[in-house]
Amino acid sequence: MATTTNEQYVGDVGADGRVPEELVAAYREHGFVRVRGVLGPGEVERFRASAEEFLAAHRAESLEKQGVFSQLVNVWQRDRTLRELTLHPRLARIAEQLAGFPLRLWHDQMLVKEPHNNAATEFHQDRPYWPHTGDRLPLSAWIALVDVPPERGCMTFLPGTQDRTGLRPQDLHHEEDLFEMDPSLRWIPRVTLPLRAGDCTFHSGYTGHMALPNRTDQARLAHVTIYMDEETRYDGGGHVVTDPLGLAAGDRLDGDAFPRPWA
Ligand code: AKG
Repeated sequence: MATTTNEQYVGDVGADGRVPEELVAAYREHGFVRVRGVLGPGEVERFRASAEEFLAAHRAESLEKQGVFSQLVNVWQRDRTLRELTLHPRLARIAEQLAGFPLRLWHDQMLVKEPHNNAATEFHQDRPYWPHTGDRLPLSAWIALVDVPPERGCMTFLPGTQDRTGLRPQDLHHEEDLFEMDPSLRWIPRVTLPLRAGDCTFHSGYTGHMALPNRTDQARLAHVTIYMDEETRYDGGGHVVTDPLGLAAGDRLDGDAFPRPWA
């Protein structure tokens, strides 16, 4: 009897910094993968300490106020150590290998589920929130800075949903929103991927996903680096990252705010 395990979605980085071609194929087919050990233990320790310090100083600035997570955006512009994490060349090269084309930074975010937040991040897609046009499939690297088993709030994905490109933004506070929009998604088998500290999931901007509540005594510290097609243009819509930049619709999203230093 044929069996399926989560192993088809999981792989390691080689000494050359590349992931196996089967994992690239899995990403292209399913819209997400887990890569083990992207950060070494020393890196995890250093980035975790900086993330904790940054969070303690800036928690009150969280964009999300309903207890799902503390959400701090573009920390790379404000903290030297976290900048190294956001612009980490090992992460970016894996992201470009998975995407299959050149990427630049869209933005980063620190997403912390506080101990016993007891609130899920409900199913949604990312790309409908973004004021992008003329782009190929973007993707996010979600980096675990602590062990993230399901009970601490790891993510669950809807395989193959990266082709659902026509939906409006979904409310990540509303459990039913995505499924009311497209009832067929409810019946797709869901894949939950626990991460060890230093592991990373990559998911495309259209892959439906959620994150479980944190029911543990320890904060779930995740750092998310979000990449977009190097050729992405601004569509004129509102977004916290682009609002201060004085862009006109059709402008290319490039320059200092959207770097690609790994190129
Ligand atoms: C994302 O990285 O796109 C997420 O939705 C993460 C949700 C979470 O970490 O709670």
